[in-house]
Amino acid sequence: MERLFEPHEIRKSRVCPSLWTLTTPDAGGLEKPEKVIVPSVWESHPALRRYRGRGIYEQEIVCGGNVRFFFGGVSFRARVSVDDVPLAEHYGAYTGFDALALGLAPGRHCLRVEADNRFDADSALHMPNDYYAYGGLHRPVTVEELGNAYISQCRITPRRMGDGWTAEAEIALRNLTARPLAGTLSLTVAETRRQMDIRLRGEETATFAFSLPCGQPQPWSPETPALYTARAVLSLGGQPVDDWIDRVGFREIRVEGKQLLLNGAPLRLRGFNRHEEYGSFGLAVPPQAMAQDIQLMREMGANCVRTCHYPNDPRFLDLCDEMGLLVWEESHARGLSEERMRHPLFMEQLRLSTREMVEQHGNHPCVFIWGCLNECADDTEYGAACYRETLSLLRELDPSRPVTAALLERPGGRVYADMDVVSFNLYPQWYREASVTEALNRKKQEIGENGGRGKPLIVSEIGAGAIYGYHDPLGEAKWSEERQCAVLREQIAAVLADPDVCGLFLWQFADVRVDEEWFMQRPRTYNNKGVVDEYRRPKMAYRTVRALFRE
Ligand code: ADA
Repeated sequence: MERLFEPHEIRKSRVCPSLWTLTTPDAGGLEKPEKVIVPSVWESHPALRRYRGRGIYEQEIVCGGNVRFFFGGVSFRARVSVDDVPLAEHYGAYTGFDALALGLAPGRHCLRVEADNRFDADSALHMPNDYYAYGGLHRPVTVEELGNAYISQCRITPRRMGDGWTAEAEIALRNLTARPLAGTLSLTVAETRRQMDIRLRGEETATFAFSLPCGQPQPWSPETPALYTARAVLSLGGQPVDDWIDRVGFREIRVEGKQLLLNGAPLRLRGFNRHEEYGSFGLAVPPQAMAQDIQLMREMGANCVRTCHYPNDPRFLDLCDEMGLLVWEESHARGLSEERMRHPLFMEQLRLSTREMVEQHGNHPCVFIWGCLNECADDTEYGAACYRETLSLLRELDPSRPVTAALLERPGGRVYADMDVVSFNLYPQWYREASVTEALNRKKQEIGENGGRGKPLIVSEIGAGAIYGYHDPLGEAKWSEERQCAVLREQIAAVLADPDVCGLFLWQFADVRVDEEWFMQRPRTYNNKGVVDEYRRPKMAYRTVRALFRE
């Protein structure tokens, strides 16, 4: 997996060359194959801005032996083959997956990936929505040459023990051969190292647990985002054959009454919802733009970001770890009705997105809460059961972080009691004229009467739209920058003044493209509620938010 540091010193891992050949066999595609850069979305190509279909990416790779390809993100369905031998299929744009080719002859091989962004009957999560379902290989592809066994997973959880910290780790090893293997596995975190003997049966994947006392490292926090290196090494027959490097931030998140505590101190969260998208690069946000986004959000006084409505590029999370921005990350699902949740593949696809998110991103100290199911049917028995199952899955996969879901403003919610933190989206003064304080009080009362009393509350969305550069000096016209400022001023002031609310995520950081089916409510086919536009040009609201967040 491509990270912003070296994830391996022993494993032979490299990013695939960036020039691939793209063929688009469906209507509206390219006339003939063309060379394109990966990562990218095909909508960046002027001839493919509205192409919905298959994109076939081909690349010649020189490799041999046991080869593992890792795809950071393919939108939104993928089929992988090497030399015409099918290796893997995957659904879901926003999490990575791998494809193993065992025993390849050393030399040139043709790696072929078919990406498909058609809304077919088998797609429960990807559908025309208030953000664009792009096509293509939008995150890096890596190629790794493995030996007989490798480290397939390494989860590290910091725990506070008395005055000090312990790193608890679960490391999965996979034997790629049919015979038993024996060796050692070591783990070093900060300055502490432990080693154990291991045995693997033929073709087995087994998990080994470590508990490392780490003394008193500097804890991770937004103000001091201290990171320590963790390194697992697998040796067979006395020889190191594989390794896994990650970073650990020592911090503890806890819910106590109506507060969320980070290392024992109450959090006052103020930040943004951010879609993973940048202007004409779409979902393939260049790392320099990721870093700039974090700088802009911090400059406005934000200490947190929500990755609405899906898991993000691990490089964005690496930057948040480094720069001390707290992250609410959620698995993929936005605005699905009960009918849609009854799609036969819905729970399977949601479970996959949830599992892959936690497995791939669970080590990031910046992630302080897991979310799921933004604005789905939490008011019906069936919908509530889906929420409960997903919240339990999150807890089972990671008992160390609280769980939540951003719910609709409308009454009738049935899952307040099932969440550690109750979160809701509100749009008074934009979709409705209601006063912000009244809307807040109404929702709080309803939550309190239906199982959520005494829990921490987060306003997970609130905001208003403006088209960049459109001005109404009287501040009255909807879509003017002045009106957006006036609404945001009232919304932010009311939420920050409410002692029951411990967090606020503005909707939204930047304007984003939406699927064409949404054009009636979305001028330019963009969701225009950003405080910066899709190229990060600040609207007037930038100054308004900065003044209120920094107060
Ligand atoms: C919802 C939803 C967002 C966006 C927003 C809006 O709350 O969660 O994805 O659609 O409304 O702009 O109306």
